[in-house]
Amino acid sequence: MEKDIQQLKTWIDHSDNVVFFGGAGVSTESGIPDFRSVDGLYNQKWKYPPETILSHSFFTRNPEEYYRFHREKLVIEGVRPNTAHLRLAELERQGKLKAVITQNIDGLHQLAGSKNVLELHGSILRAYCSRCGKKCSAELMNYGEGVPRCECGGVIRPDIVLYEEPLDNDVMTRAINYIRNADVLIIGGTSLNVYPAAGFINYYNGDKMALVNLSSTSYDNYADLVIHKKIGEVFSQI
Ligand code: CNA
Repeated sequence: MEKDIQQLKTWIDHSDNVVFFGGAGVSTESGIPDFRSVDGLYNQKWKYPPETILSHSFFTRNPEEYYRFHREKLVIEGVRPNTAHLRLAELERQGKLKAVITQNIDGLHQLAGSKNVLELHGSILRAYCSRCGKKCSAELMNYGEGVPRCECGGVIRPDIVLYEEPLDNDVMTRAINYIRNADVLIIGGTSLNVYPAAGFINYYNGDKMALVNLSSTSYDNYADLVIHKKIGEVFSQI
């Protein structure tokens, strides 16, 4: 085993207070494209950039186009958790991992068996009416055609945080508390470009911050351990 992975393994072996903070790169090995890799959504041809389509104002103005993108790019049938998701769930069962804090909206951590998952940006597996607020079928939203509507006539929307929208206060506070009190903080599969989420890692007080990401990030100099490898491959060795 390589030295850097061995170091991370030792930290985890000796801790019962590991917290994981992750992003889209955790799910690329499951077949879901991220935003910023070369084959990520930002580099695919689309009429508008993903940040625009995934914004509150765009959703309100142009729900047809939003849903075309949503069903083609965000909903990927048959995806399964990969080694990183599965290993994190196992660490939680062993009492070592306290929380998974994710920017992902794909529900794969829960599918892998993780219980304490803090979804900073919500989930496409939940939907509600943007007019009356009632919970609605995510099935219809994800696999139906056209703009899904509630019985009240309102447009059904995913329970995700769109650009221009605030994060849920309770989820945010809990995430910050887990990070603040963590012994080992593993940050994985995130470019750390999306705020306020990325800024939460600044609350970490310890000296065992591991950054596992394919490409370099602006936090590489700040972390105690940096591993530029695929996260599934790294987790298969710990
Ligand atoms: P991002 O900005 O696309 O960054 C992803 C990072 O992961 C990049 O730096 C990659 O180098 C890295 N990466 C890709 N594959 C791997 C791998 N196998 N192992 C290790 N690193 C890898 O995505 P962020 O999460 O930082 O940005 C936050 C956005 C992306 C959130 O709002 C998400 O909702 C949104 N998003 C989520 C999903 C999902 O739910 N699966 C997919 C695409 C985008």
